[in-house]
Amino acid sequence: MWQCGRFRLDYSRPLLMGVVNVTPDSFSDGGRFLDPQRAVAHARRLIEEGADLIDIGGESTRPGAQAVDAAEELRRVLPVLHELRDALVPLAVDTTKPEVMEAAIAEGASVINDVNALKSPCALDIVAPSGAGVCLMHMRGEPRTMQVAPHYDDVVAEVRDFLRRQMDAAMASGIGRGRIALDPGFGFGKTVGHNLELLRNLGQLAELGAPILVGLSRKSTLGAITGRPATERLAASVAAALLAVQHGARIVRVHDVAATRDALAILAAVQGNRA
Ligand code: HH2
Repeated sequence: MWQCGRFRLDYSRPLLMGVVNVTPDSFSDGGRFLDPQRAVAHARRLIEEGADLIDIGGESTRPGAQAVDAAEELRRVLPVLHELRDALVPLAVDTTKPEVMEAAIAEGASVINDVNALKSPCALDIVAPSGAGVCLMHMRGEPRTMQVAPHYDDVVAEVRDFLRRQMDAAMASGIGRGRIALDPGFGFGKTVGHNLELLRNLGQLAELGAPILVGLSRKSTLGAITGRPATERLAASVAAALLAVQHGARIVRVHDVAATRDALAILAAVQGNRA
């Protein structure tokens, strides 16, 4: 079970995290859900389609994105959280800022999804007593510059060691192991080759003893392979989610919940499990 506030998510079957970006500039859905009512309607639709949790983001982390301050991020995210407070699935907030984490948890967020793995000063202290679930993600560098010639000697070992260290730091601060999910951070300071190497070796990350969360949906690696723009990467995204699960991911972060759910139902049937 992944413990996320008042929720317990059973990841013995793969879980779907539906993405709602309340931003003007996210790489695939920027501007579509900046209006809080639209964001809320989209989240409700993803829940109907079978999302097991919703990830709400108020700052784009795409390569080259401009940073926004905490006040602006809160202005985007809090009204959406407020409207969805009675949702039957946990709400995650995708943020690196301790001020945003604190306010989001007070407004009912059950998961903190931090692409910076709770490395900001005070982030651990704020999240630890809350009971919220956390997703600790690996990123090399920072979004503005991370895709400038990323280099690793052994990408799988380096990502694994980083995730182990951050998991240990989280546990030392009082975040129980059952609250932690880990994410290799596809596209965050990685080339296409690095991403593929990580995807093939997710099993090595799963050995760390926490569920692995994977976000490949619509990402540029899929564009590099298929030659398609972000708006035309549905088939590639579904294939990537399926492969991630086959390689050991337990939570897939996706924009297209309905299609991914169907694909996972076929996988479950082939494996002899119920969807
Ligand atoms: N990817 C994005 C944002 N947040 N969080 C986790 N844990 N893992 C990911 O792979 C991940 C993430 C980037 O995708 P998206 O939200 O669609 O775009 P943007 O950052 O431009 O808003």
